[in-house]
Amino acid sequence: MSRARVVIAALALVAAVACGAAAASMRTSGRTEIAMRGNSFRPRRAEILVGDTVVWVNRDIVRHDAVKPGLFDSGELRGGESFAWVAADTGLIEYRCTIHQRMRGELLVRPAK
Ligand SMILES: [Cu+2]
Repeated sequence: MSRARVVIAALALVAAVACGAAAASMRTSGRTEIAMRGNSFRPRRAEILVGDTVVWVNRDIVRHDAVKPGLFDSGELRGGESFAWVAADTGLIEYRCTIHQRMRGELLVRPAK
């Protein structure tokens, strides 16, 4: 192999690795914010991808939490506090605020592309 070919092959490899890294960072940057406002989750239903981060932010004065037993439990969040969780699996997740019986939300987790 000539020197020029070796260089081109090396550049192609670097480009391929760089593209893979870029794709990976784009996937990990998925972030969905869910506000706790007016004693409800907004949006009430969110569609996300595996690997995405969901961030609940309490925009109320009263305390809230976001709980799905076995998956996540934010603990009590005061106004302005937030809780982050990363979706590891696909499926429909119905979660709730344990402080307010009617405060419920859904996450539909789809496979990452
Ligand atoms: Cu609540």
